[in-house]
Amino acid sequence: MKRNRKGQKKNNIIRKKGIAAPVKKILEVFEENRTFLISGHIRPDGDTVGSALALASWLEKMGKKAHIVSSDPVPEAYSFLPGVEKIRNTVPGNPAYDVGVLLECPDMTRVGAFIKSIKFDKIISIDHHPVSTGRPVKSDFALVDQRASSCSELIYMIMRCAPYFPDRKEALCLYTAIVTDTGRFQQANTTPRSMNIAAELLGTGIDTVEVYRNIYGTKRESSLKLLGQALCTLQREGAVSYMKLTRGMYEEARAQQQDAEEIVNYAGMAPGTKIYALFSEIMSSPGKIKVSLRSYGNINVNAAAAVFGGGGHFHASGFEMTGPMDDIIKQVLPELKKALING
Ligand SMILES: [Mn+2]
Repeated sequence: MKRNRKGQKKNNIIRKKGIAAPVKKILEVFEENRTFLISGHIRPDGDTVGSALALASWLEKMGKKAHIVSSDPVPEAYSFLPGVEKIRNTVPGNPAYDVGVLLECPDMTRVGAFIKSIKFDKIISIDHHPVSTGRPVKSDFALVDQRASSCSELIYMIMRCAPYFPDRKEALCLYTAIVTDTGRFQQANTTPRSMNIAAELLGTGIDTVEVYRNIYGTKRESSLKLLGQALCTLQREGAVSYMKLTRGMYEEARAQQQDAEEIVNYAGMAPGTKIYALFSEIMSSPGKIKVSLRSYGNINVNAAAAVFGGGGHFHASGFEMTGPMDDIIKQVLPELKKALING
């Protein structure tokens, strides 16, 4: 064990030799500072929430002060995670922290606006997204690895190099983050490393059924009824499958817009589907239709969305349009068929 200048024993948290330089540097910053503010991206997901909770709890075990801020509310599905009630949506006054830890925020547009009112001595960025080409987040220390399935995987790699192994509660947060970011270990970012880390986390005694029930196995009654309404509208046009949700269906199911999340994915289950879509009235904007587009393989629905002023990702994009739903469907289908030919 190292000794500091006064000759006292130094509680050195860096356990292993030969660890990657960015991990070592981050552990040194953790060790040498006392107050931390952790924040993930706006509209938080399972990875951002789980990673922040695990890191905050872990730092507190080391005797540090760690706060978590999320400017947007944490989705209800993650309310079972230990410590979630401590996540604040703002920090009052003009506080100062020794260290700001930004989780998976490659670009300033992903960081909550509250950050501007807070002073930091230094900023650490931990991320698994490609470096931003817009306004990249500036940090003093960074651990960025695009091969990581999730930010959680990187947090775990940092923790594993210190003597404080994540406890069962922290492991539950990290495991949930990996499960959600890999789509239950089914997406292309699932690697031997992410599986190995999940296995080590399971070794702490996590209840995997609890994770499943909270995130995937529970749906609000209004959401289930809305799904039923949508499924009855399924239509096929070659390799394009689509469904509709009208205002009347929302009212019948006593549903809100958020109950429609994930519904589009059911259209993708029809055999032979290459592009799938959901056309949904927007409850808060009468006359407006939200169009969600999804695709498999080489088919780019982002280009199709761009034709209508929308955008998103290669395999998942969308846009909003004013007009009767059936007119919009008539305009959109030819563009989807073009996308199939180009794919
Ligand atoms: Mn992530």
